[in-house]
Amino acid sequence: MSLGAVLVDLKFSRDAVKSALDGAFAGREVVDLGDEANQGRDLSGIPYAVLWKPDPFLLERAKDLKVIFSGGAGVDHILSNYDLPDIPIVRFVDRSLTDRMSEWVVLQCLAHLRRLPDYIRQQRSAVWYDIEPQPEARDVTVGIMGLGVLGLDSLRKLKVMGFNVIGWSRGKKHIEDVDTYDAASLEAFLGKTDILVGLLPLTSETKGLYNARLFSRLRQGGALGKPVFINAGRGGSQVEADLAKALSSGILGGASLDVFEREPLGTDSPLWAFDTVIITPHAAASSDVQALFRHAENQIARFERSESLEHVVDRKAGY
Ligand code: NDP
Ligand code: OXD
Repeated sequence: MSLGAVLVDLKFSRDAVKSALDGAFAGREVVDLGDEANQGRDLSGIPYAVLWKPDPFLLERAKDLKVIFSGGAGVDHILSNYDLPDIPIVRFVDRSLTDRMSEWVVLQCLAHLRRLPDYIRQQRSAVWYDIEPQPEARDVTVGIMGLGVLGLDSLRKLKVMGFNVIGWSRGKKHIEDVDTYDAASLEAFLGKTDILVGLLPLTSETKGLYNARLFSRLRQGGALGKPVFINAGRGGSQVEADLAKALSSGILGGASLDVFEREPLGTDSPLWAFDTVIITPHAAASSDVQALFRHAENQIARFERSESLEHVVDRKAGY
């Protein structure tokens, strides 16, 4: 009996996909839609698909799918764009992706704590000036919105650096030595937060959540003087016009942004011009394509042994 084929449509670097496919999915036919030769192909009969921002009509053509694997941790790229069949969608959960995200989050929190944007500006003008005061991590409360795989790992690593960390999630979490808040306690959470870290999925509930009202509820006058906004979840959760206003008016003291309402961020965005804003191009935690294929192989093996799939998206919650 031949093993079920795998459809691959990943809008990642072509070289990364091609090299990761070498030796992946042993014994199975792989239909890589990045390969010109597969463009008009009949996709019926294929049970598995590994997708990142797939072509709009793909799911109409691949009618026999049994499981979809997201090429990343987020699934809004699939859920928001397609009339999806009622089959499991599996998120990508992976050590390397998680480590990369925590590295990015810790880096950004430390950059704002240690005034890196100010020192880089001084360096450009050959200014030697020791900025005071110099709060320590323990003087600063980082509030993480989203206590999932990525939020929890970032929380743990920020605590190792000495930050006081609190967390907010849809359902209440119990984490030793950490104050946690559920959806209903947002105001209380914001009022204690000096650095806000967004690690939420994009859903109908989180769309536009980081707006003027939310920024105005963050703690003013903490150890950093003004609150800082850091977002690596999804850009659709932030209202960029409100963010630019909050930065100009001094409601926010700075920001680090990896995700944007529209990507790539337009050259006309006012966000580029702020000295206190650090921008990265949705690069906080890119998927390692080899690890992605290993994860899909493991989950396919579980599925074919009639074991339950891991990291399945709750379609109703949207993540
Ligand atoms: P998880 O699904 O593991 O965690 C999501 C968290 O968000 C959970 O704690 C969940 O609450 C919380 N949440 C969801 N909706 C709400 C809501 N309405 N109100 C309050 N809390 C909510 O996701 P991950 O941690 O793996 O990933 C998070 C997001 O990070 C991804 O969806 C993706 O958008 C983004 N991402 C960005 C990357 C980048 O490079 N910039 C790379 C990878 C991911 P509860 O625990 O109660 O369910
Ligand atoms: C993801 C991403 O969701 O890279 O994995 O944004």
